[in-house]
Amino acid sequence: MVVLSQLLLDQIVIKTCKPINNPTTFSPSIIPTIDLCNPDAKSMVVKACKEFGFFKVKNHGVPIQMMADLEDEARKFFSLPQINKESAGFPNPFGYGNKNIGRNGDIGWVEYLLLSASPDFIAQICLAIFPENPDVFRYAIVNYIGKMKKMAVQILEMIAEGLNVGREGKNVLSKMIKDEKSDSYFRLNHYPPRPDPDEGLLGFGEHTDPQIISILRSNNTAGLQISAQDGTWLSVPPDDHSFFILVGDCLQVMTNGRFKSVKHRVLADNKKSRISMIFFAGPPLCEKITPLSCIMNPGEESLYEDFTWWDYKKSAYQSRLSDDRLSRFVKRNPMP
Ligand code: GA4
Repeated sequence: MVVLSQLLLDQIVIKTCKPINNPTTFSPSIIPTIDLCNPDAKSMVVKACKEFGFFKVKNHGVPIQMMADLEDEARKFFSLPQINKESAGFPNPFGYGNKNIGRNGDIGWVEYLLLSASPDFIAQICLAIFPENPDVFRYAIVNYIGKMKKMAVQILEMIAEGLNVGREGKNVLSKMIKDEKSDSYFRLNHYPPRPDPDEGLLGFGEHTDPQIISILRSNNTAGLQISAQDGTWLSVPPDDHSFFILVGDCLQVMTNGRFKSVKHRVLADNKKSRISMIFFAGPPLCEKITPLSCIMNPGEESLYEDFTWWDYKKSAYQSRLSDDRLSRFVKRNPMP
């Protein structure tokens, strides 16, 4: 008979319990929650971006009904027969995907519709999915994206002001989203209840978002977790009336590392289905992703090599979800 020492047993228990089954739950009061109408919102946003790369916004002015309508339309889409969902095309990068995420073997307990945020593109795809009646889905998506774009602009202007860029600098970040060539994405995710809780398959594996910021809204089903700076996974209680803002890799570079893009993941529930909708606010493809000169201290060097959003995307599509996509752009030998 093999007798395991207590030390070995503890190690096994720790290994199997960590991290999927035993995340620390965020007490709702710990989540940085920002009322967008609060006069101190700018400094609160900057503080949250530095400490967590993540925060929740309330008093955002987006009608709750508009959020609920899109959720209903998303549910209708995901309840279509498989063949109709597939008429959106397989993700390349846009289209309908099921379990497979990206091109390099990542899988999750999720199906999704990934779209470019351009209204023309959305019109085409809605027509392919609902040839008889494309407009209900199209309006729900296009109107919602319109609000997300406005919110992204508002938050990026708050960030710029909170970083003390001066009056003229207020739109240094937001102009990349207002630009008609802004490469922004929109994603609807459906996480059906996970059949076997022990299968261990994550809904969506850990990753950082590549863009500037992401705005996420979900139905009232738990699952989102963020990684705190000490590496602990924190469960984020759902709130279908609020939005969650995530700092992306581009904003990490643009702030020369003052903000860190937040690692996050989603666990699928084993009873309730989860629907989330995410707007990824991205710059134009030709945009140089460099630290904002107006926030650099005298003598401060960029931590990153020069690259464009297109350079980043080319390499991102060769990466796995959990890879550190910025590492290949970090300067190896900064000036002494
Ligand atoms: C993560 C954030 C967004 O969902 C996304 C994802 C994209 C995809 O699903 O096609 C990527 C992933 C995301 C980063 C690395 C690559 C590309 C899957 C993947 C393995 C739409 C995005 O922009 O980057």
